[in-house]
Amino acid sequence: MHAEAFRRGPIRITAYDWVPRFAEGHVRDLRLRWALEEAGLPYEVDLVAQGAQREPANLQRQPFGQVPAMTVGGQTLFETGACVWRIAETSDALLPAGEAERDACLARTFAALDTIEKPIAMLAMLRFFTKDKAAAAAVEPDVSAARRFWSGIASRSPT
Ligand SMILES: N[C@@H](CCC(=O)N[C@@H](CS)C(=O)NCC(=O)O)C(=O)O
Repeated sequence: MHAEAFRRGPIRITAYDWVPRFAEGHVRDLRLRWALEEAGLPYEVDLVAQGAQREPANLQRQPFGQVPAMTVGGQTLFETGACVWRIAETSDALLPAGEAERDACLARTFAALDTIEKPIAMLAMLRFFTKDKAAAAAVEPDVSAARRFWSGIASRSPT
């Protein structure tokens, strides 16, 4: 998915037509919208009906039956990290040209999606989805401990 393809367009992303109130503003299509806005790239949104994400039309774009996916020209990409990285490659504002600076961006991209997102996703699971509330409350402090350590991450990060 070359940067030139983004300039030619069209760019389309998927999002849900509805989510529960607690999820409003937190659905991962936000990552693509934000990056596309920062890169100054116009895009259209294809809404997936809530509950229809595992149907063939969406599985063709996103094999886990989720949103978002991104189609540029005729080519479709899934996973927000991959999509945002490709968007970033079109923009000096999002991804600097220097190799060391790009490596720093790459490390932080993986950190966001792995080290940071995993415990946050686990907390969301415990707070919103786990049916056994007592069990959830018992393990939440351990998950939160990792989150507290991150508060000093900026001062410890190599540049
Ligand atoms: N690792 C995927 C996660 C995608 C994801 O979890 N999407 C959620 C919305 S934020 C979803 O569609 N969940 C509904 C489901 O799994 O049925 C990515 O970053 O693109």
